[in-house]
Amino acid sequence: MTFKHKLSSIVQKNNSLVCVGLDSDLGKIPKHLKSQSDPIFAFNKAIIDSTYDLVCAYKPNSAFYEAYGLEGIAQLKKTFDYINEKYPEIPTVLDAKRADIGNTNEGYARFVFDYMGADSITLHPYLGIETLDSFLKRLDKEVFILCKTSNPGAGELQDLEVGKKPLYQIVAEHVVEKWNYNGNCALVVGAPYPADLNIVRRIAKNLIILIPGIGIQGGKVEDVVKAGVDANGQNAIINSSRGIIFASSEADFAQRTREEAEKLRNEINKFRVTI
Ligand code: OMP
Repeated sequence: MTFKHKLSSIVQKNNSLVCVGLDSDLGKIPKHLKSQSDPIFAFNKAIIDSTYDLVCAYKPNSAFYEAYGLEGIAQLKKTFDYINEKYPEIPTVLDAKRADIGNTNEGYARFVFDYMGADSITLHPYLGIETLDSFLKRLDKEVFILCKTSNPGAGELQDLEVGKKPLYQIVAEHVVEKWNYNGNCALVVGAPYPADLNIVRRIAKNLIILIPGIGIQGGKVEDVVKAGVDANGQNAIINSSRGIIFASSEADFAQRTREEAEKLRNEINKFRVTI
């Protein structure tokens, strides 16, 4: 099953556009888990078991696992294996923000898709389409291209005018017109920039847009939903990481995470007109 099929089924089933970001920083997970042999995995498993019926995707960010070397990578792998075995209907994004020359990308694609078993990956667009075939040829996988990022300095390069248009709009146009030849490209636009998100949505039509940066980074749910969903109220994946997974650092963390995920799902749905 393709990422797209998984996503549209789970969005209907769970009535949700919420992506839980598994940015499971070992320094922030509840103390009582730290004595376990795989504390990050134990944390993720509890978060997944408490939110599987409220989400449309899970997105671990590789950085929080790579930071712990072999042990971190092993726990990331256990996390993907757990989702793929117990909740195979929920699509996953490995947020790895990769991209290199074509030959090197083959290695990244094998790690992310074959070893980890992720359904999709985040990529930088800077090297151009000529390098991206290793990812795009994987027809069942989705490729998320960074378009306008959520950080305060995103505009330094992304808003630069190139031929009277900001660079991020040109990235969106390239993805829609040239890069999506296999129908498996999607975009990333940061929640703190709803006006830009709105412009990208118009360019992207019904492509999937991953929208990180609500809450702590300043994005507002109402603005993001109104600007980011497609004409059918779909194809937006709204990510929250710290705001959901670190709702509590006590024994009740899984229940508190569930409450936050449910709150976010309901808030998003308040502003989402579905057809
Ligand atoms: P929170 O701010 O804790 O919700 O985390 C946001 C997550 O989304 C982190 O894993 C970021 O690396 C990721 N992200 C952004 O915050 N901004 C972007 O522009 C792109 C991403 C991403 O690709 O997911």
